[in-house]
Amino acid sequence: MIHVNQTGYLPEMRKLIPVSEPGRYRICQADGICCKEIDAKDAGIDEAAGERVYLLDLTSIQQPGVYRIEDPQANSKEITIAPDVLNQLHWDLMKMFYYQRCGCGLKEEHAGCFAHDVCHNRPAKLWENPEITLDVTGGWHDAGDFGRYVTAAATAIGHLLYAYRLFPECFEESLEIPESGNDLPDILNECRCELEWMLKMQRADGGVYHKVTTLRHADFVMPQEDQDDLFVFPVSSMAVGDFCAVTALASKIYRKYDAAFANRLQTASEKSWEWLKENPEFQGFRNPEGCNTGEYDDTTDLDERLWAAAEMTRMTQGKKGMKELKELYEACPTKTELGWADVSGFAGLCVLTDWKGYTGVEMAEKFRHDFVKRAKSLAAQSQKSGYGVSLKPEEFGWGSNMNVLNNGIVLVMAYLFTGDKAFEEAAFCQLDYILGCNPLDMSYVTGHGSGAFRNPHNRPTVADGIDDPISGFVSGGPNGKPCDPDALRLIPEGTAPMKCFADAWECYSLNEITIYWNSPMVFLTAYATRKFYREEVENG
Ligand code: 9MR
Ligand code: ZN
Repeated sequence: MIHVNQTGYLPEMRKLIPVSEPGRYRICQADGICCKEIDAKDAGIDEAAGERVYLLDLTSIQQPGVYRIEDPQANSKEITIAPDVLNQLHWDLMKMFYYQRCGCGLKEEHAGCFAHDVCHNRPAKLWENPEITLDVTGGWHDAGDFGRYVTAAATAIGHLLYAYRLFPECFEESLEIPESGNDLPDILNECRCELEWMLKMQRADGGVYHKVTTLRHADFVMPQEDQDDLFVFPVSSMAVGDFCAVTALASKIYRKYDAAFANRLQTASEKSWEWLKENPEFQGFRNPEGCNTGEYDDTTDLDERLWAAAEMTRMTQGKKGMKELKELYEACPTKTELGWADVSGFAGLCVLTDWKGYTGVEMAEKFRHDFVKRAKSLAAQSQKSGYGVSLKPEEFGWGSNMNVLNNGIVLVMAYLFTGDKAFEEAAFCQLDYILGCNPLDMSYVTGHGSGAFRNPHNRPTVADGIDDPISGFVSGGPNGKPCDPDALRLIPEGTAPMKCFADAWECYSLNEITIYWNSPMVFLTAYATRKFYREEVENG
């Protein structure tokens, strides 16, 4: 077996191809002429995959083109090398958010055959007092379900806005969405939909409701057919912290384009900041009896408060938040996490991209140290793995692909600070893994790669009667502890964690899609394509 990144490789990047057989391999060009012979090197046992892996290093092949890799028995696989090979992927990953839009309906001119009528546009009942109804329409459906959750939203917006902040040149292309052609880059148009919804989730006292969903997950129907009552569930301190952070970040980014919107974001952020100060105790979230939609429960809010303090300090140019930032930095045990449960790494991204230095040199030094230290251990893990993955066997849980991609972001950041190529190479290995370089030959992005998964646990995809899924959805990926009935049936006990996957739509603990599984990949494809887009900008 030859396992490749099925989308393709950038010419100058490291190209490590895992194979399952030792021996001499031939690399042939499109015309069939063999351009290289190479011996596979033993890379040892990959523990998470539970098998021995050999590696072919094709880094020296840099000439753009299509190449065939042939094993000693003449079985073969093709790879593409080109400077723009990831561009369409990057675009599709970003367009995904438009397909998740709620409360507006998708028009054929923007969604093609995936158009659908307006959904979830009725008032929602306040869980604590159903007599009261609220307008909380808009935003994105979280995932394969139709719920909308503040902490999940903030995580996705965090990835996207930091991708934009660092690599703006990669977001100039039109996404063909309703707002395209106005003065805003489309990534900001798209994020604004979510931010406008988030603003509606804030209470007058600055508290922020945790989520709005029906009581039970809908059947596998189109969103407009989900007619159950919507409920707005109680405030959690994670939601308030994340909201405070993300509105502060957004106010900074949108100010250049739309001062009125930036001011609304800033006011909302400061209101939530006050709430956080008045409510220092942790207010978690548990589903009430009878509710089975996403819980996004947590055991601490120190990381959310840390992120809020960092963004508050930057937004107010040091007038608010600095004292708390220093205290919370000491209190929060993690510093580099970028997932919905732990957002400490976004505080790091804030401080590390605070070019004006409002958050202070000392903080920047500390986070830089944390990111580099973490990146060293991720790069070491990635080198140890035959498939280049940075996860330890026990880290393949629900949504493992998010961890893989978030690790890629930490590695990119560490490369940007240190210039140490090993970090960049490891970051690209995470992309290769997601795009098919894994023992299942599975591309975990719909529509990208000959082995792309096709059956996401996504209600519209199952209900729309269209054969192909929408391109550009990232799967949650292998889960060493699968916990839905169909996954338990399909995955034999004892299966190696990296192989605990099935492309079956029923398997929500393996094969769902979410906004915060796409968003870290947008960050990575932005990083990967930045050179191409930068040159394009420079050459007019
Ligand atoms: O992504 C979440 C994963 O990390 C958790 O282990 C899992 C169980 O709590 O929940 C996942 O989030 C789901 C959310 O609760 C509802 N929308 C779909 C999400 C993806 O499966
Ligand atoms: Zn909807």
